[in-house]
Amino acid sequence: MGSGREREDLLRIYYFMRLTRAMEDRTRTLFLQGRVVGGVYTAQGHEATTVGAAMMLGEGDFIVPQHRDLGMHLVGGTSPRAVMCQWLARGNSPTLGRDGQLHIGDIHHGIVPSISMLGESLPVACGIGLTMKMRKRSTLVLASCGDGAAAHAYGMPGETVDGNDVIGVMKAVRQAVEHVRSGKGPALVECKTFRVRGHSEADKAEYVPKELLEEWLKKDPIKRFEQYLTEEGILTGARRTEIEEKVKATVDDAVRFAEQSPAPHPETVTDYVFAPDGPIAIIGEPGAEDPRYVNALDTRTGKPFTTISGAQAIALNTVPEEVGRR
Ligand SMILES: Cc1ncc(C[n+]2csc(CCOP(=O)(O)OP(=O)(O)O)c2C)c(N)n1
Repeated sequence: MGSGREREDLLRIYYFMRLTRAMEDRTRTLFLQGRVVGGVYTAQGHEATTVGAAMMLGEGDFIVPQHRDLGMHLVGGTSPRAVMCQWLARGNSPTLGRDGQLHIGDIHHGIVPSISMLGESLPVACGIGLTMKMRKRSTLVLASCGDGAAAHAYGMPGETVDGNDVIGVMKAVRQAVEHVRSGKGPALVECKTFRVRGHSEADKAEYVPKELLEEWLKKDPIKRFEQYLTEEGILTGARRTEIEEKVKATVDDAVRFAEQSPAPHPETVTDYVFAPDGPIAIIGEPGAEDPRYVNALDTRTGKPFTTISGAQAIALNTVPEEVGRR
């Protein structure tokens, strides 16, 4: 099946799916040992959706993930070491030891930290899209949300796919990416999947009917992809062992690295909370009848934002020009 390059690409996808699962399995153990700061929200069963979708992006694209998208972070370029440092709240994590597992994000890889208010990934993605449009850059933004936040009312083309079939996910996301890149507007891909563990590791999910759980365990995305790769002669026993060993070594290394990393220094607790030179803007121009953000004053110049370029005004609230994925 396919060229050597295609076969290697498929094995790379398999590796990322296995790595995602192994990282989460390990953090579960660390959590039970009391070594993780905060809750642990995993997504066993979602690997085809998260890895498959993120694989379809290119250089400079953005991801706005939600709380169960570790596969997107790893494919997007956040290293397993960085992820583990985040989970153990170490000072060299992407959020510099602020917050725990849930709000990981690394803007240097174009990945926005996940947002607690569900559905907020969509307006944030729109904001990045608008910024990039104003900067005349053809950047694509992939936003993720749960089924509660998706609806036909958005008026955009959409496709529903089997979210446990990584090839199907990639096909649908590739088509959506082509639609967006050709300038026809946004697209929605709904991936039908099922998390086979509780909401967090503190939740035994006893409310999930046993038969339903068993049904979905049989559809495990990694086992299914493994079977496909084996039947196609792409995954041999030797390659499987090699990938398994690489995954284990990577996770071991990430845990070792995170455990040797220091927690953030208490003196830095207010760093990155306030702008270094004091407040950038006050809301409401003096005397303005309609005190909105657009009337805000730039306190560094004392002038309204309208006197600086639109791009600069946007830049105050978004990411630096040079960031991008990978
Ligand atoms: C706007 C909003 N409402 C409610 C919550 C509380 N909440 C956190 S996770 C969750 C379940 C979300 O379901 P889904 O989007 O399908 O993702 P899942 O956690 O099941 O993977 C809820 C309701 C929230 N974080 N934000």
